[in-house]
Formats: sequence, structure tokens, C-alpha cells
Amino acid sequence: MTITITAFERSPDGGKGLARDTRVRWALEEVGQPYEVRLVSFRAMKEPAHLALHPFGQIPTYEEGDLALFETGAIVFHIAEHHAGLLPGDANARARAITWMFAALNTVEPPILELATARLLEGDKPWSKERLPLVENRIRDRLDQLSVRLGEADWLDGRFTAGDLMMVSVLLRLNASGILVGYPNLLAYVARGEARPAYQRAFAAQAAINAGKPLAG
Ligand SMILES: N[C@@H](CCC(=O)N[C@@H](CS)C(=O)NCC(=O)O)C(=O)O
Repeated sequence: MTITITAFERSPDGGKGLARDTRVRWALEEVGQPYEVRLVSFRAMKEPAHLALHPFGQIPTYEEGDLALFETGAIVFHIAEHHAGLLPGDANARARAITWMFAALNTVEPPILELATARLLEGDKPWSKERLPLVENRIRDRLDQLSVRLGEADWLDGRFTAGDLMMVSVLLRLNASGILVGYPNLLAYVARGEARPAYQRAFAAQAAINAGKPLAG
């Protein structure tokens, strides 16, 4: 059955891979599933046809036969559940990998998103200069803890899992801030994720769209 995901017709990041379709592409590449992409404009995302797929009018969505999903966490989990490669077979290791997916989305990503809001949407507010260091410190608190837990390991729990895919995707959002530079093991962790051939293919596919040259097939 054909898998179709949605992505920005033109991503606000110009193709840096930060739009969340990259996470879904990466998961599909890791498990070797071909997929098609339907590009949507900001206007189309808020129209009834897209809202029927995604109640919040966002990307990405995932369609496969009569199944339609939204929310990257749910989509990546679905992919990992149905195809080998992203979740361990051992039940406890599997549960821990899923825990890391939730940790990435629920515990690490929120302060990172707050920083983007503080910079992009609130940068002109009179209180912005005072708020920014507070937000950055909340990120550092999480990175301190994550860095200690990762230590010198390659991945969060043994082999690479969907938990790492999600955590690396979330940490990539910090690239422009320079905050990760204070955490050599996390920098190396993110680099290991980016070096994976599946990530490279996912990144190249979204970059090509944003450069106006979609890759064939
Ligand atoms: N929690 C959602 C967030 C989805 C989201 O924020 N998507 C962004 C692109 S990365 C979007 O569509 N933004 C446009 C908008 O919200 O209007 C997920 O993980 O899928």
C-alpha cells in the first residue's frame, strides 16, 4: 500500500531539515519503506481537505490505505511498530526506546520550541532580553541531564532506535543557537544521527524540494 506524507510546499527553514516531515522521512528511510509526498501551502493546510487529515492544520500527515495519522510521534511510532529496524525485539528494550521517544517530544523539545518562540515571535517585546536567558537556562538544564545519561555511549539505550531518531531530530533544532557546543558528547551524538545513510536520504529529499528540484522516485 502506498504511503503518502505531507510536507511544506516551501519550508520556513528553506530546507535545513527542521520541518517535522524530515523525522517521518528518516523513519521511513530507516525501515526501507518507499513513500510519496504531497506538498501543501500554508493556505491549503488550513483548508477543509487538509483539516480532515490534521485537525490542527499542520504537517506532517501520514496516509496508508484507509489509515490517516497526524503527530510525528504517533507516525514514527506507527512506522516503527509495523516495520523492523527502529524498535528492539526484546519487550523491555522496546518499552525503553518508546520512553525515549516520549522524552524527546515531551521533556526535551518543549524548552527548545520555547526558545524559537522567544526569538522569532517575541524578540521585539520589551521583556524579551530578560526572558531569553531564562529560556536558554531551561534548555541547558535538560541538556546537562541528557548529556550525563548518554555519557560516552553511541546511542541512548544500546543500539540505535526510534528514541534516538526522535532525540537527534529534536536536538538538531538547537544548531543555530550554538547551545550544543557546550556538550561535546551531545554534538557527537547528533553528528552520528546525521551521518546515518537513512538520515542523509531524508535530508536530501526535503532539501531538494526546497531548492525546487525534487528528487526522482
Ligand atoms: N506536534 C506536532 C507539531 C506539528 C508542527 O508544528 N508542524 C509545523 C511544521 S514542523 C507546522 O505545520 N507549522 C505550521 C502551522 O502550525 O501553521 C507534530 O509533532 O507533528
